[in-house]
Amino acid sequence: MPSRLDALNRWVDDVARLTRPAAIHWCDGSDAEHAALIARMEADGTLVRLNQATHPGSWLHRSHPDDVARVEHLTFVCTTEREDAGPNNHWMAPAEAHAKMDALFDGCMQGRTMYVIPYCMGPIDSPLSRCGVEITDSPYVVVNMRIMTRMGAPALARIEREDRFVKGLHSTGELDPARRFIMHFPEELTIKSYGSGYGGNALLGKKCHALRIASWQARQEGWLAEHMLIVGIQTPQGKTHYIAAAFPSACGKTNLAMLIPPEGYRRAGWKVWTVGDDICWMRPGADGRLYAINPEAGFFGVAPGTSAKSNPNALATVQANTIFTNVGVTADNQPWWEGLDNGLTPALDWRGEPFDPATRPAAHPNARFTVSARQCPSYSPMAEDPQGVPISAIVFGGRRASLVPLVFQARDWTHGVLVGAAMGSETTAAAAGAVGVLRRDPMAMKPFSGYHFGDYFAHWLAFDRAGAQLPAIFHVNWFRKGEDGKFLWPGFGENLRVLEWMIGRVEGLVGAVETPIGLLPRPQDLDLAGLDLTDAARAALFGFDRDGWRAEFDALAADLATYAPRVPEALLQEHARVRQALG
Ligand code: O2Y
Ligand code: MN
Repeated sequence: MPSRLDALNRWVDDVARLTRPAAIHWCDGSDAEHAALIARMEADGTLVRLNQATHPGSWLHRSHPDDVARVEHLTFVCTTEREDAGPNNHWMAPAEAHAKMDALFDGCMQGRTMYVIPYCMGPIDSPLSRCGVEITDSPYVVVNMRIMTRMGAPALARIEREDRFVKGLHSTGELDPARRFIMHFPEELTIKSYGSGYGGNALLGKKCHALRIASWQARQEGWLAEHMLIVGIQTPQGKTHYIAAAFPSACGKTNLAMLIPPEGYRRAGWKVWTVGDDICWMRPGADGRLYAINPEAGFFGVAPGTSAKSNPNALATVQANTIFTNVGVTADNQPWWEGLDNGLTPALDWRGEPFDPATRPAAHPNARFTVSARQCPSYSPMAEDPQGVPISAIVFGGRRASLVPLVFQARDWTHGVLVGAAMGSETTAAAAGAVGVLRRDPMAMKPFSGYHFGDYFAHWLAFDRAGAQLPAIFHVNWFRKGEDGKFLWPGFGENLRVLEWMIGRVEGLVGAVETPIGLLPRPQDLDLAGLDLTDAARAALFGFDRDGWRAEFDALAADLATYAPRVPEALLQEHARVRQALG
């Protein structure tokens, strides 16, 4: 009798014929399976046992030194028509890409076990969730996917019910950077990744499925797959507003998602609830509002800089059952990274060599922790709600040392889409390449949109239709610097002051002044009590530099033109409106 898993079984057989593994293991996600994988990886050195007294259930993985970050120049979107991938993606024709990848995969799993991982992105019973199956020869990927997704038997049962899943094929290969590719085939809901065992290159549920492939699916099905954290802000009146915020990689999404209110706010009754720290899937509900889920079940967060001061919730989350990748270790095998500030010193660096600050930092700047979201003290019970959470505000932001004020609000949805399209940020260590260079990163999706940005902007604009109750849109910049090169805004928990203003705007309770770039708070519209801001800092954080913005909008026109002729007319008109208002 035909089974709804026939397509999956056939694909697994085809992959096994190509890759020729010594064994095939279907992952059920059980504790016994997990224990066996960990034991095997400890035995062959893939995982190093950390201090079980201080960090129970935690392990260290050291990746190949050439394999420490996403590789955007080797990441392709392979659509039939080149134009559909857009200038924002590297493109290869599907037939050529399949041939190239299949040649790499030919016999690559000989002598190794091939793992079949059924997984669900999002709560297992949510209509917003989507399933996938990753085939990999890496047990490290299996144990990470078990943390980051709902993996194993329940996901397989859903796949059997739905008869639809994203196919992801991965092999660590020989870890030769010259033979490393991450190919996406959105029209076939397929991913092929070869030659990297690291993070987003290998955990295919994350960036490959939940952003690149999902953004394509979302456009077809009328929803949004975004590079956004989701945080719930509970006011002293007991109402919780959910905010989705897009920041480019390593701009503090995890910190904002786990924010701890300043003392005064805590006493007044403010609470912060973490729903997600990296990816947000949103779709209109029956009441016209956007409802969001976090498709992930865990955090793959940046370790360096995480401390009791910057993110106490993250630090508490990683005290147990955590896989650390590329951190240093102390003499008694505790994980250690720059900025941890716990009074300990590293003995070995991330490459396992004696720590010498003159040679390299203890932790790689892109060192990571993988940990279940359920361990986070601020984890929201609503994160498991199949219907998702209603979004009150969308926030865009970037790392901008100059020009861009602390916060402003878009006039309406179309203006908000332009604000998102105009996002720019100074680059960080999360991706391979130069650090500190300003690059335009619309909606923080430059590395992750699975299709042409012109079509993506049009898709965003299409949500503004009859009956829609869309979120307010804001832009923030926590990274404005003074003339001395120091940050002007204290950031971290103090960012709640800015979120409070946004909630006040959503509820119609606080003021703002109109400027050509949007609605800006006056310093008196925010609670700045107890902050030591100089007059110059206030002027920069709440000011509007007309000449600077003129230049910014002229540069933006040139950047939008790179997506012609697919940039929607409404977006160009919005740009022209703001540019004209700037004089
Ligand atoms: O995925 C990686 O390999 C590292 S980059 C990353 C990891 C977690 C969340 N976001 C990112 C990112 O680059 O946006
Ligand atoms: Mn990210």
